[in-house]
Amino acid sequence: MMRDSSWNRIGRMGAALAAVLLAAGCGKTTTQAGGTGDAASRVYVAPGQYDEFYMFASGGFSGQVSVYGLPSGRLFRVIPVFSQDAEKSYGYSEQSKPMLETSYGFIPWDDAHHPSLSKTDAMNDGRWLFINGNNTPRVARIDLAEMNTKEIIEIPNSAGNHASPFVTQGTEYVVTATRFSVPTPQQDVPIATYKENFGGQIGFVAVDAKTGKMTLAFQIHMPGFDYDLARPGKGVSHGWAFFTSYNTEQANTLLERNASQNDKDFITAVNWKAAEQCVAAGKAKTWNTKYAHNWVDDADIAHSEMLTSEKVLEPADCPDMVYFLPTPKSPHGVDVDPTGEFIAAGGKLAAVIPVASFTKIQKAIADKSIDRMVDGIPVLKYEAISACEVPQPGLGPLHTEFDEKGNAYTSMFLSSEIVKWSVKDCKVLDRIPTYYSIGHLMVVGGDTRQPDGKYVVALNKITKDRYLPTGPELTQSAQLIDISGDKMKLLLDFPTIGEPHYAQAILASKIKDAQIKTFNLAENKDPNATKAEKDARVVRKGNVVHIYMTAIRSHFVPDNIEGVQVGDSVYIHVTNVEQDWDVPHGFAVTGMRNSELLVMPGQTRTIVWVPERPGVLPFYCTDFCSALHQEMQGYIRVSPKGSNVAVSYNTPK
Ligand code: RUQ
Ligand code: CUA
Repeated sequence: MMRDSSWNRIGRMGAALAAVLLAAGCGKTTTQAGGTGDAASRVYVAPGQYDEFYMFASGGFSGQVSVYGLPSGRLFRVIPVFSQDAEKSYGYSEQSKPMLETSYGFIPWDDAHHPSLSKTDAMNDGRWLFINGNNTPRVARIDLAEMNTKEIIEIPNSAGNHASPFVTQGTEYVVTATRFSVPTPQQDVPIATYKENFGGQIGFVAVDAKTGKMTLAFQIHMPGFDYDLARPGKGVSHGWAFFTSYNTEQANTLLERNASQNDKDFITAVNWKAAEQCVAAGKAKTWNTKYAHNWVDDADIAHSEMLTSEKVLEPADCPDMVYFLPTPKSPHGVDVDPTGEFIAAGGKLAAVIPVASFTKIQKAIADKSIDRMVDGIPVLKYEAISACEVPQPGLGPLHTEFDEKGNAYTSMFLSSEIVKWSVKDCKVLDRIPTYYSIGHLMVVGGDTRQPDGKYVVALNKITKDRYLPTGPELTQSAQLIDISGDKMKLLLDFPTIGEPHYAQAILASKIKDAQIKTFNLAENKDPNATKAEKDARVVRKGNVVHIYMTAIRSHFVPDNIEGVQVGDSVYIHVTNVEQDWDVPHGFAVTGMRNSELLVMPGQTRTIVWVPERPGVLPFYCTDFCSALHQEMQGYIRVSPKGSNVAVSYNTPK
């Protein structure tokens, strides 16, 4: 692949950048051309200026979500979701540990791929962000006013929850599907019995319209293919959802060859309104299976419960529910245009981008334009459902997003580019190289009824020569591209953390004024809260010691504690009694084999420490909170087991 060097290319673009960003309404922008010509990566929205959009990117193998501003590309926050985060005590504090419980037990890590913003009438409404746990199948819900994870539900009968969690147009459901087919139900069978024993799963998790609370409404037991990505319909196709299905060969070894045999695989089209009716008519079977449901209550404390049954539909019992749409070849992404009429698939090995028409799908069903049946599911005729094919788009099409003007943008992994094409006639309009090997891409609001447009962000898998090298592992790279004109223009490169698969962005004005600034101390319902310094105390119960502690600029109460013994379980309950925005306090004590605590204003967090040697150990605030932050310290005396040193502590006179 011969291209001009990325450095030169960006250098040439530098001069045009400030103007472009200004025209895009970003306020004052600054460019500082560096000697290397790396001007682009220094364009930012000036201090005091807000970005126009929030972008939420998945962390991929970090298991978290990161929050960026657009167009600046600045990283604002990492939201812990599926992985323990010692910096924020997520998964370490007593209040948050239940969030990581599963039917397999406590799991400290997952791989998170697809953020999906909640929607009202097919527009982003700024309430929640959903994201999938891919490895141990789960869906999480993040509250966007607090930017914290509030709920996680495990998805049973799934293995690689990849086609997930895409939100329907009114957030009725988040859809899920298994990437790997597995024995359904799980059992000990020879792998060679794949075709007899292995099945797929497509699931619908219902979302309560008021609270966001998730329940597994039903699953559909599918043939043993790989279900890779999904999009619910909207507008005309509301009530349907589409899932790419590769490995229709049902290979169980060397898939790179064995799952690349069929010229066409499928998009699985599910009429979920029909499925709802089948469930209501009692056609679902009850499967007994264990899956965890974890949530944060209104005292800010996480709980975990184990659920034991679910409803499962067989396609044969619900004949109008599932159809297969042939699609070339080994499809990855499937995406629905703003009207809901057009469905584009990214066939990794396909020479075209196939676009199906929802109207034609309905007609094909009515006319019985059926090519054949697979496992009792009708395969519609390709010619009957095809709207058009984008000819010679490039190599390795993966994902497509849409703007508000009838254009589509498809990422091309192999030829490292974004191709812009017109939805109405499948004509290629423009292309722009990406550096390098783009996976997903995101148009702002690109999966809504009316995209915001303006930018597409390329989420690139490989970085190579874009940044200063950092040993064998390089940061992943995102690129901000202006799509406001006829020609796409590269504006900015910025590094990302983890490996973002997908991202979604929302107008900042939709959520920024709703951000929670402090937790109300008077309303703190944590049973271990200490709301006033005079109530701070240390209580021993057998070999458990509870330290009820307050933190405020710039001291802890108590700050001298004696009577703790080696081998005690010491519960340190720290309440931050501040009521000012942006004043967290931290807590750490020497040798504590746990994380730090980071406590927001008005909040209580608890950490457990088992002291292992006698001595006097200092503790301190880990978050630089005031001029006297370095004075925010104390001591805990640890005596040998069985010592007669009494519990004592100091509170202010
Ligand atoms: S994937 S590069 Cu996890 Cu969404 Cu497509
Ligand atoms: Cu409190 Cu530093």
